[in-house]
Amino acid sequence: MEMNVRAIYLIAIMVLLFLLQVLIIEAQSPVYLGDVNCDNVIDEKDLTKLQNYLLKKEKLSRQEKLRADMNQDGEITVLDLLKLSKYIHYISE
Ligand SMILES: [Ca+2]
Ligand SMILES: [Ca+2]
Repeated sequence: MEMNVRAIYLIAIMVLLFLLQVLIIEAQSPVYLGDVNCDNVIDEKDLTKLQNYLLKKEKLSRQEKLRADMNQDGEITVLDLLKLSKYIHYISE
């Protein structure tokens, strides 16, 4: 009986540590603003994806939403689309 309780504690601690590790890794991974589709390039494809999201044609994951929020105000709006569009046209000139 005693052994079982210990084993459960041990497993619970291991699960907690694992979850903590996942959270830490996620917090540490840099967020590339503007790279909505996560392909490490900021281009028209990201713009299209963001546009589709705003038009409700496409859904974005949590990570994609973080990347799409260009002005970092916690919401994804047409302002973010404008900012991304300006950025893409600036770097392509
Ligand atoms: Ca991209
Ligand atoms: Ca925003």
